Amino acid sequence: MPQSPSYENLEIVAASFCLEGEPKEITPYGNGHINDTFLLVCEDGGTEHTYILQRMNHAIFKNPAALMENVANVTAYLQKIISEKGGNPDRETLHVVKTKSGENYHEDNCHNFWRVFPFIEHTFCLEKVENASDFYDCALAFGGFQRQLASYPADTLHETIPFFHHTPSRFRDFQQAVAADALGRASRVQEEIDFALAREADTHILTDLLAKGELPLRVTHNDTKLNNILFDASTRKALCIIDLDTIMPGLSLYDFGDCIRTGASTGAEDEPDLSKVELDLSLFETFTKGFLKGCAGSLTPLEIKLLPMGAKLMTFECGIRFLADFLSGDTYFKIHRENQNLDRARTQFKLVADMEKKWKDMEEIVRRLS
Ligand code: ADP
Ligand code: GN1
Ligand code: MG
Repeated sequence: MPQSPSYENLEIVAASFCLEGEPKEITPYGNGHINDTFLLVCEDGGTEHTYILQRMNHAIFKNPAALMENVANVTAYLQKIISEKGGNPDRETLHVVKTKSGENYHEDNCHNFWRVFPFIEHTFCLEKVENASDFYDCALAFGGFQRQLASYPADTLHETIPFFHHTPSRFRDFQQAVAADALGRASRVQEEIDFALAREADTHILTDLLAKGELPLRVTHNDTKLNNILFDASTRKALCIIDLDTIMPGLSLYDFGDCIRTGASTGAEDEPDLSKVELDLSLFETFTKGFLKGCAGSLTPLEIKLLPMGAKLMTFECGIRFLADFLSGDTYFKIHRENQNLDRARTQFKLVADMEKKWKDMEEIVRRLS
């Protein structure tokens, strides 16, 4: 993990971007697990301008230049589509603020990579679903996002993390972490390891269908967790999809599943009390309805049939990633307390087990809505 920057350096970093006004305040912001995010307030003759300043995690995103090329191109494309549809491109998608030398990012002396977006004011993001209509909106937005990008030239996108949602490859990484047992933690979590190992056969289901050409490759977001969407504070409508680092060709089921994993769970992702964690079937139904509407008829019958599998596999995949990271010494996902990645893995496995129990209901809901 790159070292944390000092406040002094942050001002120097901020000064390399084309900002309105002078940097006045820079404070840590948000709850992302990957990048270091700061709220940057600038002042220009009494008027404040706010920005998001982010240090990209280049231990994870090995090629920040390629990543930012994706983000700049996709956001420019979305701005055009949103304007054509009469929307507000300043609020409904991100904008990359260029550096003074005209680049999409700034590399500092310590080989850190920085970017800036205007802060989208008067918005909030949810860590947990507060009511069904927010979640319905979220589903409409993620489904709509996929539709907006349906004609985006997929071959121009760089693969920012290879095999990101390739579940069999995630499973192999997990097995390697168990075998290496770098911190001697494996014996404490044998039950969780066994839970994961027992489900190896599931990991291939979607990738096999993709390889056979039975599922279409689309341009997908690939990180559709609930807090990667901004809601408008006045209308409470889903406004802007953020965290565009992993936009790559993928399956619609990834975007569906990842949001179910976070939004249709009754507990927080790191809830230590597993009795609070289950799949809320009614939220599953709400999201399915919204996602199908958002995709506006673009999903194939097989994609629709496999929506429950998308939910289960994305949850399982995240669980094995958290558990592998716990076993490897918490080097990937940020933690704020001991055992946080283990708690995260446990909630995901609890959800998977609950989905298995509720499988027929999930399938029936999808059948009814399709
Ligand atoms: P990470 O990859 O670490 O999850 P994100 O890009 O999702 O980083 O940003 C972290 C948080 O910062 C988001 O959950 C959101 O609260 C906030 N955020 C990011 N970009 C913006 C923006 N342009 N306007 C307002 N809030 C933002
Ligand atoms: C990370 O960046 P963030 O916090 O939105 C991760 C996702 C995981 C998620 C689990 C690039 O998402 O894949 O599903 O944590 N992003 C990356 O909460 O690995
Ligand atoms: Mg995020």
